[in-house]
Amino acid sequence: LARTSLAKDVLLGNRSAISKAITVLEDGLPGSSEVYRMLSRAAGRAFVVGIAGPPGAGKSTIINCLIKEFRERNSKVGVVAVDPSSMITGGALMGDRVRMLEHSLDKGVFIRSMASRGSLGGVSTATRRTILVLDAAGYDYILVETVGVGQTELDIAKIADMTVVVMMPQMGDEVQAMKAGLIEIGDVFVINKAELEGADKAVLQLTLAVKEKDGWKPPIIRTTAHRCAGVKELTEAIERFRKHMTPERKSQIRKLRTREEVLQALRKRIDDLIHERLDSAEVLDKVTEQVLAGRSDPQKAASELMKFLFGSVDEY
Ligand SMILES: Nc1nc2c(ncn2[C@@H]2O[C@H](COP(=O)(O)OP(=O)(O)OP(=O)(O)O)[C@@H](O)[C@H]2O)c(=O)[nH]1
Ligand SMILES: [Mg+2]
Repeated sequence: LARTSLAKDVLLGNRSAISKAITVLEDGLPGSSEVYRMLSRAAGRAFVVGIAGPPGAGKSTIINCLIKEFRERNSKVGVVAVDPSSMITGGALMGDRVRMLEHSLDKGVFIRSMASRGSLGGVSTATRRTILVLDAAGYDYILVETVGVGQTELDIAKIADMTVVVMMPQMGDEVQAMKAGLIEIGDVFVINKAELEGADKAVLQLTLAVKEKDGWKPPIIRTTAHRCAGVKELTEAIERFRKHMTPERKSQIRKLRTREEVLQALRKRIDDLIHERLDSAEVLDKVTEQVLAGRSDPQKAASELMKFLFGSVDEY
């Protein structure tokens, strides 16, 4: 009963209920299935925008400006900031919080940050659930900032309705290497710090690299985010993309997102099962010894363990 009223309070937009519901879903607390179901029925109206790009490109600064733009248009904005687990950027993160704090007294804005540290699929699952709660609570736009390079960042494209890729002039070689992945996922590109030298060249290079997909040619927008210059154009591009997206595409994305969530839940179960049943089992020691002794190999050992866990299975 308590959970039913918690979900109802979320639907009414109650802020403490929103925080509580996120925690209930994140930690899988009792009643979380009930909350999930109630919120799912109400969700599906929000537009989820992933904001990706290399560290320090200006993602948080841009989000700060986007919040202002969307609020001026009377849209409610939810922000999910995925914190890096590294301490190095700790200082920058504090800065983000202080800047975003400007908006935290505004009832039309809800900001939630979460640690990127965690187990198998931790970030994506937690992010999806937070989005679900904010969606059900009536936030029109949900902005998801991802930090860092690599899979976590590219995963945002599976979660969001669209992805804005933020870059800056004069990026180093390591960034060049990851750019290929970023180019794939971008629906809108931003060259931030456009006042710096090299901005024209960066825009030109991007123009050559960016391809039209599904009838949409990703625009490239220059911003100088610490003054919010160019962010109005970015907001308009986001709104254009939202209109461009057909209901079919939208429900297709929702289906993919849900499917991914189901798979994630399965992975977690299997992982738990492995720990529960193998950590104290002699069979793990036995097959390990066999591999060490050169009588088996890891693949074969894994097959043995599959048999132990799931009964008879086909050879792998
Ligand atoms: N020169 C210049 N600096 C900017 C601009 N936009 C942001 N900055 C600065 O760049 C630094 C990084 O900005 P953030 O918004 O924290 O960047 P971020 O992409 O969120 O960084 P991480 O979250 O660490 O990945 C800050 O010191 C900003 O003030 C810009 O347009 N020009
Ligand atoms: Mg940031």
